[in-house]
Amino acid sequence: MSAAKKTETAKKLAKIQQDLGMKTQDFENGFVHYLYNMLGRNVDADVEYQFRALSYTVRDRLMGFWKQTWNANNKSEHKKAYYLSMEFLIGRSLTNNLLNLGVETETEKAMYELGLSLEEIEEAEKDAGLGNGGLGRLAACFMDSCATLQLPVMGYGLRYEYGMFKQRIQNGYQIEDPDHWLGFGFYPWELQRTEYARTVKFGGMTHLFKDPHTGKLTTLWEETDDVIAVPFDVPIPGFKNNTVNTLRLWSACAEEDFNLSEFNAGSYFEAVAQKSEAENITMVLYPNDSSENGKELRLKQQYFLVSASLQDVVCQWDKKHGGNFTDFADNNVFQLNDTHPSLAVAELMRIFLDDYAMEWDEAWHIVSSCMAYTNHTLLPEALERWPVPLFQRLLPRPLDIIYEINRRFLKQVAMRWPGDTARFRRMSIIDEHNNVCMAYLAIVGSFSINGVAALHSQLLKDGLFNDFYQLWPNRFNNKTNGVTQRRWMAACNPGLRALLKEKIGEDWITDLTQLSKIEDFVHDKPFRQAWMKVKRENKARLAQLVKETTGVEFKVDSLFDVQVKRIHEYKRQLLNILHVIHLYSKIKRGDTDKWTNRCVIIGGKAAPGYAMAKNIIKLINNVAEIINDDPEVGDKLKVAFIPNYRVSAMEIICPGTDVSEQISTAGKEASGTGNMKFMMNGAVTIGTLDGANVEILEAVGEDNFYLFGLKTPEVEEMKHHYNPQHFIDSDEDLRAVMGLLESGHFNQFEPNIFNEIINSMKSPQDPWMTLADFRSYINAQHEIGLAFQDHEHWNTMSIINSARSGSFSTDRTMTEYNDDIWKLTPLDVG
Ligand code: 26W
Repeated sequence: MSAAKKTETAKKLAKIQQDLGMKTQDFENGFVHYLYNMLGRNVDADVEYQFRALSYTVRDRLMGFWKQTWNANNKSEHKKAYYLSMEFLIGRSLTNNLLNLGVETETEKAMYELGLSLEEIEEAEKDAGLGNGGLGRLAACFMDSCATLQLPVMGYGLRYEYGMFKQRIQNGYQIEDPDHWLGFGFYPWELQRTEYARTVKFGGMTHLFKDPHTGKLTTLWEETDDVIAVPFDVPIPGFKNNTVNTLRLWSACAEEDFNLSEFNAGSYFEAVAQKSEAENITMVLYPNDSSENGKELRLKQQYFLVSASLQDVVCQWDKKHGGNFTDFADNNVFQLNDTHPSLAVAELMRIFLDDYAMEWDEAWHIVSSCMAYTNHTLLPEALERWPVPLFQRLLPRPLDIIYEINRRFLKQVAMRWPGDTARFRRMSIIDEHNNVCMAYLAIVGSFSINGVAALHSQLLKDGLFNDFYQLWPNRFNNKTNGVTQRRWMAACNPGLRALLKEKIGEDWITDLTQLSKIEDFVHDKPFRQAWMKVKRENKARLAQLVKETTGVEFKVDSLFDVQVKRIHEYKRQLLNILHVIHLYSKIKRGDTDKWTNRCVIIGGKAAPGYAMAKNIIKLINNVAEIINDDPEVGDKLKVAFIPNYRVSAMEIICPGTDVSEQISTAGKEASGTGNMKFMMNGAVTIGTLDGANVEILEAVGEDNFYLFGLKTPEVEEMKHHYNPQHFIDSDEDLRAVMGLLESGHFNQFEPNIFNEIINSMKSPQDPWMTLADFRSYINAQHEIGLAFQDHEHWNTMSIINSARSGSFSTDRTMTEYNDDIWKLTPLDVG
């Protein structure tokens, strides 16, 4: 096709696209078209089919913008960023896409005209649970904000066949069920792009090869087991701005003619088995969010993501620039979401050295100018280290390169600190146990290293990465996390959205600092009443979810006290349960003066291999059962463990919450992002000085935040002489609580099942120091109970929390990443 003809055709196509229309009737037509013609169903079809038909109708309307954005991106010469992440916890997309396209009213009407309910259809969508928790959801919020800010950012991840497991509770215990979220292989939002498939190598061996023409030595990586990476693209629309960015998820596929030689040799079975081994790579998301388990398949996943993504970017560059990489680093930047993709440093070196015969120094200059690393945790057990022998077997060529990176790096260390062998040993990428330390590889290869909240970034410099901070102070920076207000307010809290619209318009949807305007209405009676009404309706909605999933009945007048997040000792769900037991024991003693009725919700998944966390779930459920069944307790206290906590559950939970529990041991939670979702929706936080709580407290002031517990330096100091028994002996309430636990009150027919939990709390080695914070936690909770009785005062705190949440938008976070690290120019696609 000639260039002129091409443009003409493109114009014609764009016209047809526009003609799709965004009116109610257009959505009706589109919906019926897909339901009848594509799916062969009637309007009374199962809601899953209705969802399919509607999502195709909506996707059609994203396509034109998607193509436009894609073309604008590829045409003009401008810098792009790539967010490399093993997790994107997307959740549902229909509601979000309708919001960002600005067509909610039209679609709702269209469905209504057909006698259907949009809400019901939206609820039929399965969550895309391709992540564990905070880190994965953050990546999804980032994608939304980048599209809204029109930043040319592409996400790269894995298309796991099975996402985060589904959690069921049986006899109080967590049971894991597989999450086959693709159902019968169908996810309406993705677009398979076989034409961009890449080959990823594993195993084999390396040897040197001398080019007969140039005499140059190159390394060949041969006799490899190759796996094909097939990309599936997911559209990421910005908010009403004609921009649709791309999230590219790789799926592993065996080579087309898999191992024909083995097949011919009669090893049919082995050949097929190898095929399934290749495809195993993207079969399942590892459900660990705090400790690495060193599984070979996980390392394969990491390399698969990194290799496919980098090849993708480099190939596209090569096509345009014919092997000239001079400007590559000025035009491309890779953000590494934790150490999981830190092999990118070695892989980009490999591509430059082996595929483009670049010299080491030139390649290293480019690589180390376009990688940036974000750390998301200080827990030492989460720091990834891979055994060298495993690396050698799976990735011999990248390992060669890591050795060479390390050799040159250590030379630098030796020059800076001559004779300091201890430091030399500490900083080596290969540690004394012959493991590759992925965090150090990321640090050495990156021009920017950031933490995710002010305190966390400071602790990285002072502690974990101090040696590296001394060497390269300018590489370290902070980027406090955020959440997208599109999903976490506009979409999930329609009542609040309507109220805000009336008072301050809708600018907050793209500029969250506008929320501060509602503080002008903090004394406005009708506004205050409306605010309270919205909260009440959201509490009713939450109570209904609790009733449906647990059978427990909540009264909406009670205080809704919520802790939802992964179950981990450092997050201290145990402290929460101690408080619950304390309240129960008070009720039983008749000590109920000035009582505030309270409904406690706890939810979250435990890593399947984390026995203590699983036992904590059992304890919560046993305590809940005893309390909920006790007529003497009645409405004074209710406890519910919400099963299968996930993105779509949080969309109902955060708008209906009064108190947000952010009670980790100080210095352990990198940031937290749930804390921000609650705050925006008008919950008051009870929290330690940890992660982003510090900044939330700063924003709302001490009068609107319930602060308790040891501070980070106090935790560190107390470590040396921690004596939990002392806290028990000197606190009558704690003694009563521990007494109930130890007497087996909550496990009368299951003797000793909570011994380990009890012992861990009573151990002087308890790193989480639960008992040390008991008293100040109980006191803060008591204050909350009293404050809640003053409805007007509570309402004021609720309004202020939301009003001052303006800086916790990922729009702010992304703007900072862009200003300080990426330096991209927003792309106006028209
Ligand atoms: C190797 C196993 C593994 C997997 C995931 C170790 C560690 C992780 C993540 C780093 C855990 C995680 O999700 N961290 C959370 O990241 C959020 C986003 O920055 C923070 O808000 C949370 O505080 C942090 O726990």
